[in-house]
Amino acid sequence: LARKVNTACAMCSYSTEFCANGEAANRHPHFPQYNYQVQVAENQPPGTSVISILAEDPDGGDAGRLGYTAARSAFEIDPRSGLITTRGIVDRETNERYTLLVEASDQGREPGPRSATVSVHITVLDENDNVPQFSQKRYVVAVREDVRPHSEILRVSASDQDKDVNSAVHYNIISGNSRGQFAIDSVTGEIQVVAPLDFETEREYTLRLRAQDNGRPPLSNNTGIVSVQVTDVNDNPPIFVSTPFQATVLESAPIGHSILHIQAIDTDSGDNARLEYRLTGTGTDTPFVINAATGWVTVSSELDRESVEHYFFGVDARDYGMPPLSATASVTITVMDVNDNRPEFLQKEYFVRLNEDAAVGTSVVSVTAVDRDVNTLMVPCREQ
Ligand SMILES: [Ca+2]
Ligand SMILES: [Ca+2]
Ligand SMILES: [Ca+2]
Ligand SMILES: [Ca+2]
Repeated sequence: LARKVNTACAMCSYSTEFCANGEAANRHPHFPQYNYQVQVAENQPPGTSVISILAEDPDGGDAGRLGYTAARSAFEIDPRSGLITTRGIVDRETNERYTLLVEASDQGREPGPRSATVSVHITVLDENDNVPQFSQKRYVVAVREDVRPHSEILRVSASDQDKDVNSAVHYNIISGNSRGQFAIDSVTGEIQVVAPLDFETEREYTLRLRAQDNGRPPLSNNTGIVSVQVTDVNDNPPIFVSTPFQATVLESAPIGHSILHIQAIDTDSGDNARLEYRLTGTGTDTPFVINAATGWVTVSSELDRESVEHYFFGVDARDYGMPPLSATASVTITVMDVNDNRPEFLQKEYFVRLNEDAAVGTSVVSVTAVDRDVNTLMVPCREQ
């Protein structure tokens, strides 16, 4: 067994040990720095040099011949030169900091090999190797057509796994905004409507977005999709196609007979365009009704031209929007004559006085008959 004796070395900081046999004992190697800080760029080819670290050993021969080792990691150290190199491709986004514990060992035998360790802190520097990624493959947003300009409708975001400027993203609309109705804040990703929308003109917009980082060179992603679905607002009143409405009907028309089709159009959609028709300015004696849904005007009670020949009233078309919009028009219906009246003599009986010597051809009496129908030609006739 070796008996150790410690004495201070006058020339150096090492303590010198002596073995029992009086030979100088193998002394420890020692690294000149307490630790090492070093940086390496990511994505370098395997074998890229990182740093060379050398320990010092006060001994000569095998007792001063150093070999270097480190635990297996993304880096390796040359056992002879102490050069640390990359083992594979280093990816900052996987791991940005490594600490390598490097051991330097001599090959002394008295009493055995001595070693020293040092920490090597390796920081991986970022390279712009990641493209910004949108948080969603497709953004869908519904917007009322009456949205106020400069209203925010959506905020998109894209993240970038790199660091600092390599991950700072800005946004652009690259297509689908030909009429300039949308704008995107390049920094925040906020999308605004900047010009009025109109559901009746365009119901959907597909905007394609680009997210680009500030790396050199920059990387960009052009796959952002925003689907803007415009929703209808009741902003169009019904419009009557042909006004005023005029129609004729035979006074003999049966109840239920269709006379006139009242129609209005409404360029909105759904309930905003669904119409209800109503007659206005009519009384209980008006012999017509309208089908609220279809707009067909039909006879609802017996007609008699000889009582009323012309009807004037109004019609109203109203949509089911909230609030509803409406339009009005006038309707004229003329009742056409049918020969439904007999001619009537003005007097039931005529008494005539005639001289017995009246000459042939003398006027005896003038009889008059009337017919309440129109354009009735009355032909005198004698009973056989
Ligand atoms: Ca990037
Ligand atoms: Ca990177
Ligand atoms: Ca509308
Ligand atoms: Ca409407």
